[in-house]
Amino acid sequence: MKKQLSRFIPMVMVAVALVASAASAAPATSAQYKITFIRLWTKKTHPFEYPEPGLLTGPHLSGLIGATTAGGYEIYKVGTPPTPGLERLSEEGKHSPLDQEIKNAIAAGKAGALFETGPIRDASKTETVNVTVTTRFPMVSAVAMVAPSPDWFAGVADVNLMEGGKWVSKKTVDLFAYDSGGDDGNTYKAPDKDTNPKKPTTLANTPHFVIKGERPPVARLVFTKM
Ligand SMILES: [Ca+2]
Ligand SMILES: [Ca+2]
Repeated sequence: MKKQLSRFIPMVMVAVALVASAASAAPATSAQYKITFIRLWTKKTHPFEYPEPGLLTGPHLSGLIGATTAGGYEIYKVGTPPTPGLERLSEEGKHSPLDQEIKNAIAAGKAGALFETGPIRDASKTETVNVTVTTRFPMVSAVAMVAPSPDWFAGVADVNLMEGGKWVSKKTVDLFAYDSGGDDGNTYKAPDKDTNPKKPTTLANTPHFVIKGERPPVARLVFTKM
């Protein structure tokens, strides 16, 4: 009897310790956020060679496309050439085949979820999408084409919605312009000039985006916890 009891007590203590740590340390394993996609790129903020208005050819941001991540999968990476999906997104604004690259990352356990919005043609309008982040994939990466352009896009990588062990209630991040490295054109409406081999992605350094030494953001994302 005494022998059985001595074995029983440590097991109870382990169980109590596990319950206590789960109750005190663990946040909800998932959280839903509304993402509001805001266009900041206008003739006023970026006057250099700003494109003329036009029904489909006029200045706009393509639909946003993104993924929830854990810091191990990158839609784009400065210093690394673009994937075929990022190249097409940055040159044509198309979500395919980037959407399939993200789905492949999800299937490989490197990303959590895919999300997309429509384009922003009227800069006074916003686009929204809901996304679920998890303790395994608490970050968000997203891109949208700056259009028209040779291969320029707005991007942000690995926005962490968990801070200090808690889901943030609201977070705002600015997106800057990048050059994907897929085309050599250097004006908004430059004819197609495919880069081969592809160049590494960089921050966009032309006068379109560097204005008096400043780099005004081209878009903004607001994350609001539901
Ligand atoms: Ca380029
Ligand atoms: Ca290209």
